[in-house]
Amino acid sequence: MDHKKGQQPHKDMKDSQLEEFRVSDAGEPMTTNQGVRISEDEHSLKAGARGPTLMEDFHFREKLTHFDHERIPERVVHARGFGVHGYFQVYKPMTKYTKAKFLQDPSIKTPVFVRFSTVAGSRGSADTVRDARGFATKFYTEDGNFDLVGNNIPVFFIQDALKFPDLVHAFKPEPHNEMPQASTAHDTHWDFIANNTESAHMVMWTMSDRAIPRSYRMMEGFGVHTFRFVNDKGEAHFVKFHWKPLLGVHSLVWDEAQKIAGKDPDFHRRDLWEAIETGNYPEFEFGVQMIREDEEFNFDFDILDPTKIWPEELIPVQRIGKMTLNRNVDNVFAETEQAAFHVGNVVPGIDFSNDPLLQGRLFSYTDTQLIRLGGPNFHEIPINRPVAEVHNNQREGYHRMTINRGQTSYHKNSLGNNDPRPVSQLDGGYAHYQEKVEGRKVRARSDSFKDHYTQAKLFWNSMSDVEKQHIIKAFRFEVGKVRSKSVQQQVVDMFANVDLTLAEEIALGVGVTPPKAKAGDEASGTTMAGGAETKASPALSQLRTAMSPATRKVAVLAADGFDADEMKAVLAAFAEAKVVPEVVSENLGMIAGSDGSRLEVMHTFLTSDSVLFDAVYVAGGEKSIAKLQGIKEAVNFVTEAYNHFKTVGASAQAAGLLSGSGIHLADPAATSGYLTSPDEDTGLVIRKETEDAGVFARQLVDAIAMHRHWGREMQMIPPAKRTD
Ligand code: HDE
Repeated sequence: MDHKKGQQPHKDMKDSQLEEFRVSDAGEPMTTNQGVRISEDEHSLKAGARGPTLMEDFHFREKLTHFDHERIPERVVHARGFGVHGYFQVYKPMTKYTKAKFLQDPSIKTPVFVRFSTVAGSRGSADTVRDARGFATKFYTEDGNFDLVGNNIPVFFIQDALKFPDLVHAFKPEPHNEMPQASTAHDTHWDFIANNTESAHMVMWTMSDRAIPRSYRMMEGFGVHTFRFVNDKGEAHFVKFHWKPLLGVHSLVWDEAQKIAGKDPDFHRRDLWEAIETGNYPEFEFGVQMIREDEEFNFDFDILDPTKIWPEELIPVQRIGKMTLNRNVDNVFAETEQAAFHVGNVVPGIDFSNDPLLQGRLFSYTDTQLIRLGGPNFHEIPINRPVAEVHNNQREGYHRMTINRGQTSYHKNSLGNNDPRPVSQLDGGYAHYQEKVEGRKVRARSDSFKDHYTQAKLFWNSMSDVEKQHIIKAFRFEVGKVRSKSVQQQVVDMFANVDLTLAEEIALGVGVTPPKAKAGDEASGTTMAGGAETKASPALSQLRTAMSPATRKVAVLAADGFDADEMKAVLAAFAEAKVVPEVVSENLGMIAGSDGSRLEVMHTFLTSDSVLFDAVYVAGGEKSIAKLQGIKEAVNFVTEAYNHFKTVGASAQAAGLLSGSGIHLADPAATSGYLTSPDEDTGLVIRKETEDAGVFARQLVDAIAMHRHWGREMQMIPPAKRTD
């Protein structure tokens, strides 16, 4: 099972290790857990058909007992998550910086298991809530397991792990009524924020579109803390870890996110599952930012402070490898639920820094597994086993699987040849980086951690206008749900230190007094002197991200009589661009095109919804369009896609249907709905009567690649309020 000495791990190694534990019941007789075959599984053993159940019914007792114990405690945070397998390959040897073996040889595929998660909600909560996302990766390396337990936001709310329970108590449902579920839009969360101003920077991220990702496949990952790379000479670099999705960073819009939470609470896990099942493997590049040990104090922020980023423009991210996620789990409980990540699982070549948040996490992750997984042997659960061999003197405890042979289980010994024995660094023994540390025992925080606003401001300054609008609206939503006027006022006053306009906008939205303080005032904490990070970091805006039509889901609205030639051209262009079309119509079954060709309907207007798609294509064909125009849900489907700034493709024949959806094609006389024309709106792709279907199809694909058409958001003011 474990890989043999000298054998290098490869991507299938974890898979073959898991194979030993996989069970298929196909064609097998049913048995008890003792292997006794069962002849009857519907009726408990009774004294007479109407009599009491008998204690001796061992099958009944076993089945019920097992059922009664089928839950383990959910994770106290990150309870809702979804895990997948894959592999990692480094692009070039990183020998100069680290001796970690999985970062040396580009031909080696290191198996990985990744669990994505939300933070605040319970295990059954919805996927699309506003929240940070966990991005935890277990690398099964030749040197043992390395866990990178990160988030999709590069900073954290607090600077010292001692405050973590307070933070979590504040954002979880309030204790007296257990509301709200999976949401920070309530009093205790914002009370915590306003009274713990180190959270300002992370709150800017959670109020931004980053906290409502379109897909787990389209978000960045960050190790957050500063770690160390150590090479074979013992030289160290400070390092921050990044994951960069090849599909770019894309988000939902807030109205859509809330509706999806009801229409499909499993939206993100379904998206990931389907992408992998259809061979659209998510890919993430592994990035590192590095700082030499002697550069530690060269910056206007403390590199140990987890509420600070290292601006990419100051310290570039080098992309050093790629992770491909290519296999779904066989069983969610056995793999995802029992996966035990630990930020302290490092391998030779990777070490810690003194970030006080990281230091605290080193305690918490093992401790939490003891209660969740019921004892100290959770490393033996198949998903947690390293592919490297395990030898030590640890024995016994709940659920011990290994049958260790031999008389001795202590070190040092003479009876057992002193095995297993520690080995030197040359033989791969882990040696901690010899950092010089001295100081008094104090409960204190370094003064260099006291700037709470400069980088929050940097984030705000780096946003495009549309991203700023989203942040303002998110604040108004969240703080608007707070009942305490005092807390609302405190939040407004706090964020005046980030940006006065932002704070004024929040104040207006939630009905409290506009702030007096100016951004930059030292109302709380000191503001550090100028420098690049007080300006803007273009890398922080999502508008600069990679655009691709690949794997975008498009609803094809069609009915009998659709234009078969156009449909053929569009589906061919979609296939070429890896766009995923799904036909939506009134009823399931087959629909017939203008030439008699048949198309399978995948969803009806009842079983599906506009918010579950990235774009809508209304197929040409007068008969098909006329049919759809008479279905209220079909018209609403298009309206909603349009209102969520998605691409809408249709032939000019569909003008009537579009107009019912509030989209008036170049009709300056329109008196209601939103005035727009294909020329003004990059996301409205209209096929004119004479236009070649292939040209139309390619334009449609290009528009889908843009993801959203924000120009429309700026235009979306009802005509009555338009000043132009
Ligand atoms: Fe965690 N965190 N955390 N955390 N965290 C857990 O471990 C904790 C922090 C993160 O998919 C718990 O197994 C403390 C930062 C992820 O299984 C627990 C502190 C970051 C996951 C815990 C932090 C994270 C967890 C709960 C403050 C981003 C899910 C269940 C010092 C870098 C892993 C568990 C998975 C899970 C403690 C802060 C990421 C209780 C004490 C910062 C992705 O151990």
